[in-house]
Amino acid sequence: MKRTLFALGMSVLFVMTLSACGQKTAVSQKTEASKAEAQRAEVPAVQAPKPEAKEIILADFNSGKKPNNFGGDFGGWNKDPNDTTQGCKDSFTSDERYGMEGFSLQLDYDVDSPNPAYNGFWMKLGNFDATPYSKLVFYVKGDAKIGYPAKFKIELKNANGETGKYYVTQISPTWAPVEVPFSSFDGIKDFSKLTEFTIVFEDSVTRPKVGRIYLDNIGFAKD
Ligand SMILES: [Ca+2]
Repeated sequence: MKRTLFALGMSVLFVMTLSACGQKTAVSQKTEASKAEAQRAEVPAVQAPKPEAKEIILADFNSGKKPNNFGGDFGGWNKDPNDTTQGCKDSFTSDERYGMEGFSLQLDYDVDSPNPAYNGFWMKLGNFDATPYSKLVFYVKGDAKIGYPAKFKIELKNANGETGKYYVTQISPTWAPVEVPFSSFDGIKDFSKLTEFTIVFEDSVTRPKVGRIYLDNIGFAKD
């Protein structure tokens, strides 16, 4: 009888221990899952904008370094990197920033070349779903001393291979808001998976052929 009770007691203890281990493992797994979830939430926030937000800023450049506010890389690009007579250099400036703090993006372009020349700026958008919004927004300023173009081309590209184009003409020596409704982009219909935003300076339309502009607060908004 005693032996039976002892065996029973041990069995209960064994089961309780197993149960406790199970709970501990479950708690541990849950903690890991929460961590992973938190990490995921930090990176792809760009893919899951809050629909109720009226505006989302993808790049305010206020850290003075890459990437943008949502982990998207960006930089200057050149049609022909071997052609040293043309190019577009990106940098950060606090002297000409929009707002009270941080930096803006400075683009120094040069399309003055004996060869066909175009260059500009690119920024990855990470399949951004812009369907809760209705327009691309940013601020632009031209540099009066060095010169700035009367217009430049911007593009929005999506995962389907569409490229939407629009010419910005609101450039002046003071900061000006630019709002481009999605319906104004020529060549793109689907804004649910945006892959890239680009700026293009073309030798055919960009005057002067050497100049500087500043950009800030690139994002999306809805009316
Ligand atoms: Ca800024």
